Amino acid sequence: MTSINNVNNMKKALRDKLKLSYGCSVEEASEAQMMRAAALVLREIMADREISTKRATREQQARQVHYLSMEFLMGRSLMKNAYNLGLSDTLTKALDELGFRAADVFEAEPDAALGNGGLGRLAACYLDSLSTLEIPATGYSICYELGIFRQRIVDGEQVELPDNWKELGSAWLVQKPQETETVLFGGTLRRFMDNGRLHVVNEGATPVLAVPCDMEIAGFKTDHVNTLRLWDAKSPAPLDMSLFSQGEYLRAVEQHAMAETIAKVLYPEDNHYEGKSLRLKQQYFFVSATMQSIVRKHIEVCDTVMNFHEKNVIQINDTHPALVIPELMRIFMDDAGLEWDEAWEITRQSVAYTNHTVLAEALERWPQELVKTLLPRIWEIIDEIARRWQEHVEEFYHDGAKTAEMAIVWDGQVRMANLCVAVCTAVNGVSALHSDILRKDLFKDAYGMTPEKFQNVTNGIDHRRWLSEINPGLDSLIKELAGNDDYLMKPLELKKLEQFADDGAVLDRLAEIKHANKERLAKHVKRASGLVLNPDAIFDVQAKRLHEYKRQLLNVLHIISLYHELQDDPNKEMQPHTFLFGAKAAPGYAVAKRIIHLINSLADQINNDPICKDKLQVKFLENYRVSLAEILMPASEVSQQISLAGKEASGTGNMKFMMNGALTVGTLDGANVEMHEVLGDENMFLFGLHADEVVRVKREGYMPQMLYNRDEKLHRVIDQLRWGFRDGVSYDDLAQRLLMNDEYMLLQDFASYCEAESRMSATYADSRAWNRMSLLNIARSGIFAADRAVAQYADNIWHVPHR
Ligand code: 26W
Repeated sequence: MTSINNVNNMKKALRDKLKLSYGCSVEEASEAQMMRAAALVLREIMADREISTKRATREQQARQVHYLSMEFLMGRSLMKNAYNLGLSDTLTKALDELGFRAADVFEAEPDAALGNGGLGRLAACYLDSLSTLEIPATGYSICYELGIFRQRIVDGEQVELPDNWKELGSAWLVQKPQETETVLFGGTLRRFMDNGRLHVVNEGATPVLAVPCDMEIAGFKTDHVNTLRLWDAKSPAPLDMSLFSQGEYLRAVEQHAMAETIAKVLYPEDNHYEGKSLRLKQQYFFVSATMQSIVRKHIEVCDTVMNFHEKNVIQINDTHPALVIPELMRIFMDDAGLEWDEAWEITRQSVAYTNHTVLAEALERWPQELVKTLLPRIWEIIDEIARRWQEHVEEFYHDGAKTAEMAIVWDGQVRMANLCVAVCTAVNGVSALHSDILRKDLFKDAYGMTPEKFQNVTNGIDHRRWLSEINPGLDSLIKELAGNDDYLMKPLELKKLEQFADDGAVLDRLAEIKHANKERLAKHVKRASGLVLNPDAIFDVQAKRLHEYKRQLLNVLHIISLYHELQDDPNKEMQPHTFLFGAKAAPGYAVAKRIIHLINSLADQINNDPICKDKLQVKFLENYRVSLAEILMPASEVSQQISLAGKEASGTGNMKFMMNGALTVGTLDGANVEMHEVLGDENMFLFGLHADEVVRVKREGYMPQMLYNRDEKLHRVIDQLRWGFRDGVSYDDLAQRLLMNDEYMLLQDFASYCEAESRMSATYADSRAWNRMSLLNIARSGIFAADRAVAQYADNIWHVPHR
C-alpha cells in the first residue's frame, strides 16, 4: 500500500485513481469523478486495516457485536473518513492544489440516506464509536436502491421524488459475491426421521440471493476498521427457463420480480407501522442473510455453535430485525442439528433489544396468516416460543388479563415487541424517562417477571461529526482554550470550557462564530430558494420528522400569535425572529402533509407582509437531511424540542443543537430531561405538562374546547387557521382536529409555550447572558456523545472490552 502522509502523495494518488477508473486527467475530471477518486484513495487505506482488524478478531476469537438495523442514515462519508484517518487537511489541500474547490468535491457526494430519522441516524453515529472504541463490530442492513425520498416543495406542498443515491454513492461499497447467502420464502415443510432425529426441510420455496455490499467504517485515531454490511437482493437465475417448460411461466416471472423488489426502496414511514408484506419480506431477507453469514463465520473459527453466545451478541435496533430470534433457532435446529432446549439457551443469551418508541401505532404486529404463508418454518418456531411463553406467564401471574397483554401471538397477530421482551437477555430504552416508561407502563408485567433485564442507555451522537467536523470555528475555539484536542476522544473534557463562562472576550468569540455560521446558512438558503434570511434575527429552529406528537403545529400556533401582535401594533418593538423548519412527512400521512402546507402558507404570508420586515420571518427548508443538518446545526440559536411529554423516546437532534450552542425551548420529554439535569432551569427554557401530568389530565378528561373558549389569544389563532392566509387555503381541518380531539394537547401547553418563547426572546436581548448560556450548553453536552453511550452498551449489555 502507498502510504499517504503528505499533500504530494495525496495528489499523486488522486491522479492515479482518476486515470485508472475514468481514464481521465485531473484537468478533465468532474467534481463527481474527483469525489469517487478520493473515495478510492481512502478506501485503499481502510481496506488494508479492515482486513487486519478482521484477522486479529479471528485469531483472538474475540467476542463480536452485530448491530442489526433496517436503517443506517449515514449521510456523506468523504469528509468523515478523511477526518477519521487524520487526512482531512491533506485531502483538502491536495484538492485545492489540483485546481478544485474542495468544498465542491465534498458536496458532489450524495447522502447515503438509508433511513428515516432518529433510529437510523443513531445507528450511523454508533458505528463511528464502535470503531473508535476498537470494538469488533459489524452493522447489517439492506442496500436499498432508493433511500428516503427527496422532498420538493411545490406550491407549498410536499412532493416526493426518488432518491437514486447509488450511482455516485456506491463509491464506498464493495460487492462480495463470494459471500452470497440464499434466503428462502414460502414453500411447504416436510418432516422425516433420520438417524433417530427429526428433520425439517422446506420444499418448493422461492430462493432469493443476498449479496453483500460492504462499507468500511474507520475509527478515529485508531487503525481499527469495522464493516457495515448492506445486503442486495438478486434473483438466483436471470429467469428460470426450466420452469417455462414446466408451464410455470408465471411463477418464474414472479420469483424474479420478488427478488428484484426486496431491496428496491426504504419504507418512508417513521413511527408508524403498516403491515405490508413486502416490508416483512425485507425484514426476513436481511435477518436471514445476516444470521446465516454470522453463524457460518463463527463455525469457521470455532467448529461448533455451542459457544455461539460467548463469541457473539446480536443487537436488535427496535423490533424491525426481531425475526433474528426464530431464524437463529431455525439455523441451530435445522442446520446445526441442535435440540430445542440447546438452541433456545444459545439464542436467548445472544440477543438484546433496544426499544425506540412507545407510540402504539409504531409497534409492529404481523398478521399470523402472512407470517405462516411467507415463512412457514419461522411461523412454527414463533408459535412454539409463544406457547411456552404463555405457559410461563400463566404460571407466574395466574392472571388472564396479563397473559393476554403479554402474549406473543394473540388475536391472529404476532407481536414483535412482546417477542423481543420475552426472549432477549437485555431490553433497554433510549433515555432515562423512556426506560422508566418501559418499566412502569409499556412492559410493566414483563418487568415484574425479570426486572434485571431492563436497562437504560441514553442515546448519544457522534460529536466528532456533529461538532468538530461541521463547526470548524467552534472546534478551533475549544481546542485553543483547552490547549489540546483531548475533547475529541474524551467528550467530557468539554466541561473545561465552563471556566470561560464569564470571560467577555471568549463569549464574544463564541458569538462571532455563531454569526458566521448563520451567514453561511443564509447564503445556502438564498442560493436554494432566493429568500434572504436576516442574520441578525434569532434563528429559531425545529428540524425533525414531521409527526403530530412532535408538535410542529404548536410552533406554528405561536408564530401566528406573534403575527397577530404585530398586526395589532405594527410599530411594536420586537426581537427580530426567524423561524426555520425542516421536516419530511411520510407520503401517506395526510395530516403531516397538511402541516407542511400550513407552514408554507404562513411563511408566504409573513415573508410578504411589510409589517414583518426585519421582525418576523418563516422558512421551510426543503429536503431536510443529514447534509443539510450539518449546515443548520452550527447556525442555530434556538432548538425546538416540544413534543408532548412521554412521547419522544429520546431525541438526538436536541443533542446536536446543544453541542453547537443552541438553547433549548422544550418539554420535559426524552433526553431533554437529562439535558435539564445538567443545565438546570436557568440554562434552558422549559414549559408544558410533565409526563405524569399528561396521564393525569387525560384521565380526568381533557377538554380542548374549553381552553379555546377561555383563552382569547388562542381563540384568535385557531380562528386564523380557519380563515387561512393570503394564498386562500383554509386549514379548518387542522383547527377541527385540535378542537375535537387534540390528542397531543397543543392547546393545553399553548400558554406555557408562549410564555417560554417570550422568556427566551427577552434573554436573547441580553447578549452577554445569552452567550454565557450557550457556552454552558456546549460545555455540558459531553455526556451526550455516542462514545459514552456505546461504552455503556459494551459494559452493561454486550460485555465486550473497549478502548
Ligand atoms: C414500523 C414503522 C416504524 C419505523 C421506524 C416504527 C418505528 C420506527 C422508529 C423506531 C422510529 C424512530 O426513529 N424512533 C426514534 O428513535 C430515536 C433514536 O433512539 C429517538 O431519539 C427518537 O425519540 C425516536 O422517535
